[in-house]
Amino acid sequence: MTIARDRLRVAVQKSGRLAETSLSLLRRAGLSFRASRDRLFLYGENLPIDVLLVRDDDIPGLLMEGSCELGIVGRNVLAEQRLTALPGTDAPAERLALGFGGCRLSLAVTDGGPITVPAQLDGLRIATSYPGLLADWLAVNGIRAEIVVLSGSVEIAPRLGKADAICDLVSSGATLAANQLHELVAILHSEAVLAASPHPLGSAKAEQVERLCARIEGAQSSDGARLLMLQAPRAALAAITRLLPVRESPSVLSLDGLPDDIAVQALCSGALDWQHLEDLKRLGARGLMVLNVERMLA
Ligand code: PRT
Ligand code: ZN
Repeated sequence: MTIARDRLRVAVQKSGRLAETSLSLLRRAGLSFRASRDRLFLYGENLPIDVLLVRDDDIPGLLMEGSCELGIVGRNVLAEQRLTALPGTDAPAERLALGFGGCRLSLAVTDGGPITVPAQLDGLRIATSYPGLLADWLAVNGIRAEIVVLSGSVEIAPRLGKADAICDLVSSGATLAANQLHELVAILHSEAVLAASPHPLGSAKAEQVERLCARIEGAQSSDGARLLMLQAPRAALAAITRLLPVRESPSVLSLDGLPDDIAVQALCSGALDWQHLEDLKRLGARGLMVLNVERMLA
């Protein structure tokens, strides 16, 4: 892929667990799009950033060949690709963790069966769609097991007699429970990540990447962020700060003509409910105001 492209291209899952949240994150980062007729391409209307809608498994390859500069994909897919890529090929790198699509790649065994610790898997068969990650974990833990590679329905392998254990993604655990399996150990904690192509970028595209990353981080930090404003006696500051779910040190300002009082602005995450405000008031705070944070840029 050597055709020069001025515009940045981001690969996103077309449909599936990550599809909707990935696009909504890009929209919250200020991008707006127009869909192509076949709905496989979203043309960026306000920035030179386009989106390619693909299967999640294709994203690492698109980054490696340079057809896309960025991609939103599960860490599990990215890490597996890195471990199974041909030696000498540069793998895409994880640039930002995105905080959604959380799951874990876990070893699981049959309920009530003889296996209670991973070491007992030595010499047994483990079914998985993640042979690279599993082989790596087994090697690190000194366990010699046979890996049975399956592309889907891994959870029924023990019942079909194809394997003695499985290594599969788990989120709620309901699928394991429905198949009379339980987790032994999680070998990878995963979530959606922003992955970057290993190919060097020209300065204009590199700048677009930095800009998009800063905006995504800003969109993530403003999620659930509240700005709390209040006035209080200076002596109450330490007690007030202890009560706040603050993200960073609050700004403290002096008040004209009131040397013993201060104004406080604090960026908070999590709930700031009536109880919180009443507790602060009891410490001497007044003029309390909680504002939603629309946008943040570090
Ligand atoms: O069509 P395409 O190839 O793009 O999609 P896909 O079917 O391969 O992927 P998809 O949409 O199922 O998952 C995309 C990504 O979501 C995965 O690569 C993970 O990073 C992430 N993710 C988060 C999960 C889960 N949670 C998850 N629970 N991916 C799969 N599962 C499956 C798991 O394999 C098992 O079958 O859900 C089942 C278990 O779920 P629980 O809730 O019963 O434990
Ligand atoms: Zn897939």
